[in-house]
Amino acid sequence: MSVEMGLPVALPVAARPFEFRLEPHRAALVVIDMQRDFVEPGGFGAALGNDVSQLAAAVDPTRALLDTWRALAWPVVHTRESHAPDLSDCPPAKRNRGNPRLRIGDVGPMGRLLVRGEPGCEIVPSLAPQPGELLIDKPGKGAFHVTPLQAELERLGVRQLVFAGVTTEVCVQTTMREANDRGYECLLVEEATASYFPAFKAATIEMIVAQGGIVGWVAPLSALLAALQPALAARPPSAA
Ligand code: TIU
Repeated sequence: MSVEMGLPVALPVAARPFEFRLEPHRAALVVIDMQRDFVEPGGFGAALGNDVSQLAAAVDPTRALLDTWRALAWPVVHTRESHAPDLSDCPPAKRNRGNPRLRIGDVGPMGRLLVRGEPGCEIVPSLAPQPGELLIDKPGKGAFHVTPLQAELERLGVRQLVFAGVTTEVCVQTTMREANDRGYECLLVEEATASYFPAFKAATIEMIVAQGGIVGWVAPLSALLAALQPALAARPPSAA
């Protein structure tokens, strides 16, 4: 139930494969792994051989979502793919995979790759978490695997997740699938996510919405922001 006067119980978002009914206060924004290690040169993403410039386009749309969620005072979750300095939470099968230039825990220009406390592990400055927002460090691709995320969402009364972040087909899709199986309704915002491989982003979006929304919904940023206008207008004068 919303607390704002006159605000409907659900706000209709023009999404695919059909309308998403967003519930005020019960929909968290989840920003996946917008870390320097993925977005900037010299990090983990680059060490895997990727063109990291492909991810830049997702930053400003994600910031627009953060600005809106913060204005509404609705729940915000940030995740980081990260490991303890002793790598005790990094399975050898993950660290030893393939033939990267540098491996998780090796020292690069932004410090040790994907290690908590190192500069490269931080979220990019324009999207940095603010006090009161959840920050979930996760050793896997999915944000529910061995993390307190589900317990925190239950504590907050959240039942819908609006997704932004990188990369679309790896950590975003894995987390959406985990969330879908746990009973959350999931909406991916198209411009606020990116992949090193544009074709994989496009394919992921089609996979999500296929078969009547087998994983969830996808909407353009403009559709979501338009749907949220009544909620912004219904804020008490002190919050506007
Ligand atoms: N490599 C790649 O596309 N992604 C990752 O390794 N992690 C995330 O997606 N965060």
